[in-house]
Amino acid sequence: MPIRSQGYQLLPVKNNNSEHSRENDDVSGVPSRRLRLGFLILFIVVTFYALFLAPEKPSLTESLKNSGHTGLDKCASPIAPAAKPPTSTNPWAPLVVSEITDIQRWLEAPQRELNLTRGSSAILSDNVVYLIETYYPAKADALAYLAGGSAPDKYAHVVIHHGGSDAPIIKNYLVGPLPVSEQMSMRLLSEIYHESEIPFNARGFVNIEELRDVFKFISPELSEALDDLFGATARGNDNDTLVASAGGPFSFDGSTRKTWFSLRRNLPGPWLLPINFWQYIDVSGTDPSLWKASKIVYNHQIFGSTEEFLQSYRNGTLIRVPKQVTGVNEDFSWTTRKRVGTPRDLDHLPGPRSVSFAGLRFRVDRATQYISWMGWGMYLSFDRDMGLNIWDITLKAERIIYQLAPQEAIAQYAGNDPLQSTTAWQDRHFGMGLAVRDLLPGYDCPHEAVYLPATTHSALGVIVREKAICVFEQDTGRPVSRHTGYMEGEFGAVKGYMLTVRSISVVGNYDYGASIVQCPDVLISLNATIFDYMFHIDGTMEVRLSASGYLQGGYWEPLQEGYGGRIREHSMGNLHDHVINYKVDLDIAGLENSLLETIAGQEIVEQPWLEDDEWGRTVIQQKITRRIIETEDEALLKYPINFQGHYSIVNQNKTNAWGNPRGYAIHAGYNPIHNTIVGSRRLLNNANWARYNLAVSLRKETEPSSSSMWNMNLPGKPTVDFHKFFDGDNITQDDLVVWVNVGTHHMPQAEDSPNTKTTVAMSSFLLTPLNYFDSDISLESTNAILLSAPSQPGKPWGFDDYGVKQDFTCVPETPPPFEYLDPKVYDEEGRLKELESVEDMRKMAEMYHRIKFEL
Ligand SMILES: *[C@@H]1O[C@H](CO)[C@@H](O)[C@H](O)[C@H]1NC(C)=O
Ligand SMILES: *[C@@H]1O[C@H](CO)[C@@H](O)[C@H](O)[C@H]1NC(C)=O
Ligand SMILES: *[C@@H]1O[C@H](CO)[C@@H](O)[C@H](O)[C@H]1NC(C)=O
Ligand SMILES: *[C@@H]1O[C@H](CO)[C@@H](O)[C@H](O)[C@H]1NC(C)=O
Ligand SMILES: *[C@@H]1O[C@H](CO)[C@@H](O)[C@H](O)[C@H]1NC(C)=O
Ligand SMILES: *[C@@H]1O[C@H](CO)[C@@H](O)[C@H](O)[C@H]1NC(C)=O
Ligand SMILES: [Cu+2]
Repeated sequence: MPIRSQGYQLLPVKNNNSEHSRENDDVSGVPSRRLRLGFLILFIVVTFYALFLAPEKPSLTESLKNSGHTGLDKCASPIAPAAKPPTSTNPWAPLVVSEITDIQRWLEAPQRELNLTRGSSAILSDNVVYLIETYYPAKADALAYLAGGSAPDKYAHVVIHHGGSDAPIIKNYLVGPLPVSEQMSMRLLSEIYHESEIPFNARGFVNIEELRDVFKFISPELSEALDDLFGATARGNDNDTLVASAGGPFSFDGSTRKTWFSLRRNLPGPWLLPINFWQYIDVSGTDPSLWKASKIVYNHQIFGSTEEFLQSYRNGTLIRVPKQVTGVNEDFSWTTRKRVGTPRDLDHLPGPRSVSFAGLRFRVDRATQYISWMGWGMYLSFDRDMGLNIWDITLKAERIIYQLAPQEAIAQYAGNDPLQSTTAWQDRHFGMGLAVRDLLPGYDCPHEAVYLPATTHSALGVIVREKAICVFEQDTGRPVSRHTGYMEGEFGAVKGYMLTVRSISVVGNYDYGASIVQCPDVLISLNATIFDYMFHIDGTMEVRLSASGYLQGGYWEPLQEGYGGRIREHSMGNLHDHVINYKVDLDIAGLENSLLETIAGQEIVEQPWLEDDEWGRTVIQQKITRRIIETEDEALLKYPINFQGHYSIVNQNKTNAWGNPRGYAIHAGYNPIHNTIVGSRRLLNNANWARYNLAVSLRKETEPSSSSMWNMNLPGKPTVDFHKFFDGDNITQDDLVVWVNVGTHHMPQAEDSPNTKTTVAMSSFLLTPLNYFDSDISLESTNAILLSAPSQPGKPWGFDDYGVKQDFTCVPETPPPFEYLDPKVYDEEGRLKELESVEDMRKMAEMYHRIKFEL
């Protein structure tokens, strides 16, 4: 007799429509029918009362609810039960607003002699605190804490732009221990970087001041010409119809800072509406008066200067794009996300929604951001550069992963125009964590999802987003395992469930509509990147990345053939590769791990039992070759051809019951690609990880990340040079890190318009137990069924559902009405900022991602 699980309520009534309950009725018989009859009478009485006797007629739903017509109780609220984190604090937790503010004040104290200016009012030649965030503790210290020792000291990583130095430079500091006290000190943080100096020209943007001077390159005379040529203006007025977008990287080795500007129509989705005009500008150094525009490219003509272009425009030698193809009077509504076409059949009904009738089955501790579910446990953290990352991922009380964190996301473009052919973005530069957006409940995550906040700092203050992360469990809709059979115990299925932890970053932004845009905006990059971590009950996890958003569109004309796909009259999506790198610090049965290569090859073997008949004396068959890869130099890897095999992290010293080393395998998921282009100057040495599918290096405190926020702008002199991790270390039975890539070769097509879809712009890898256990652990699940053959043909099969009634039901809580709120923004004093206008909100929420210019 199975024991009933806690938290389940007996059903007062069966669902009349389900096959299952009919079967049960046959077994349980009369009482249930009597119950049904009782409710029928009750229903009639209540309906009679409602229709004829009630003083006021309540709505149908009201009367059903109040009458108890369904006989069902209300379901428990979808609130996650409390988790029990292994430690009382999260040693990787992001800093909170007060910690950041305290550090800011401490840095500003005269004794520090940093001569700081606050970001909101700083110009380039000031010293500015660019970033204050948690510096993750040393692994040994964190492990000691997890093992019951004392909590590691808390330190902050501080980035300062020393724009006021004689030789402007960026410096990293380690500040601590926290909280601020007499003991607090600061020192240069250099051991995690390969270059001692970070050139000022490689810096990230602080505020609008920084690019304010760029639009001086669009002189009144040039505006006139643009108006004439394109029927669009960039005069610095409210009603301007052009915005600018820039390409990157901005620098090769830090000696200069330059970018190609392209102009786009100031409409929703401006990224899809470029015009045929590009300008190369030099914004090196800290003195904007020295900045200059060099080239202009228009309609296949190249001009050495703006003056040259204007001369040619004036003297009539300019070969113009014919008026009819400049987009005047064109309908640009296609770039919006507004619904199109005829609604499909039954689409006026809301689609299915999943409900955990018996309450949520995952636990959450908000204070430590610790989550547990079905034997899994993990801590969450969040940083400016790459956002959500996960620590101490345990399964059945054993750590599998110490740290799982995205590292960098590159997008390298191609095109027959100056902007596309020179662009190679690295989104860490812009801050994928800073670019996280509140999730749209019910749309970005299912309605029962539990939301967790994230706090990020930038030079303009601190942003707290209440719904930065969502966690939810789902029925995968397919069994993890199943088998049909007639023998006792061989027929059954284990239901598939999955826990997802998700966050979405949008590097760049959507347009808010021309009405609030006063002057040209700079659109730097754009992208909704969905980071998913999906946990399964068999010990498998999938790391998935999906992308959506507007393409970095190009100006379509026939000479762009081969560089992408035409999506409209004058718009195209340019060909590009996305590659995203993850750090997976696996700890398999301890820290002593090795890299195992398993290849399934082919052998032709002669067997003595074979007769020399028409089959011959030999057979051709598969055979596995296993090899421990002993040094880092051999550990820059591509997936085996035809995926005939895999790489795994094993502990040679710890075996399962069958003598196999316990391990976890890394399997390719969707789109297991690496970067196509090798040798480009724009990714010369700053994203070498993108050349492989995966790589394995010895874990070192001095190699925490495969990239840095400055790498984008330093292909010739990268702050972090991934190849330097691979310096011949022996990687047998030691603490290892796997660097795994996902991505897509994005060949744009009409259906990328208006936005790329997550159905195909998606990539993943899987981590799955490899002889880690003695057998499949998902068989532990009680959300499973075991069938037994009936005694006589024609009778229903017997079954054991382990006491978990899958037909359990109750009245679900109504999902809260949709609501979307802006994040909370705190200034350098830690005061909540009062935002006065939508424009204010936009500015603060987007920080520098979409910079508006006040000329
Ligand atoms: C401090 O910075 C300001 C502006 O950034 C500068 O004008 C001033 O000279 C600096 N003071 C010192 C002592 O360096
Ligand atoms: C745009 O704004 C400017 C300045 O406010 C004004 O002079 C101009 O007439 C406006 N143009 C249009 C087309 O409304
Ligand atoms: C027109 O201006 C262009 C650019 O300065 C120059 O190269 C060209 O010679 C000029 N042509 C005439 C006819 O003046
Ligand atoms: C953003 O992602 C989409 C979808 O993959 C891609 O098409 C687009 O070009 C990306 N844009 C940028 C600027 O990286
Ligand atoms: C297991 O690891 C220990 C410590 O690294 C080592 O001394 C021992 O030889 C290993 N045993 C085997 C069977 O490899
Ligand atoms: C790496 O270390 C292991 C264990 O110490 C040793 O057996 C092996 O020979 C080493 N491999 C190389 C290539 O040095
Ligand atoms: Cu893309």
